Amino acid sequence: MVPAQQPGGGDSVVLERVPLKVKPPQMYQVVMLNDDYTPMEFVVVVIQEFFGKDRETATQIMLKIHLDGKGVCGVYSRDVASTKVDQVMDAAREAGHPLQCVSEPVE
Ligand code: TYC
Repeated sequence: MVPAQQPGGGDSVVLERVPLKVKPPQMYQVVMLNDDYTPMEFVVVVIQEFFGKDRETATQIMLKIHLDGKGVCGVYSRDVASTKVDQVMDAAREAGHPLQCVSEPVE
């Protein structure tokens, strides 16, 4: 920064106040999709294990997916949502189930 020339010969530095431009980060919902083959019990356990839900909540989410075709298991920052999707897909693949899960921006 260039010091301003003062009439009295002194230097001064002028600091401008700049409005903050920070926005809250985009959040992502992890959406699980229904299929005809993955056992309900497997879905309930996956929701408990990877989304930190108790058994009752996990069962309600699973039934919503079963009836509506899809359902939100949780909302996270982009990297965390992406990790959850990977964890669910890996567990499903290892168990031989076709369970699908995606993350999508909220709103
Ligand atoms: N529709 C499956 C069944 O009847 C259960 C199921 C629920 C599968 C949720 C996937 O994301 C899912 N066995």
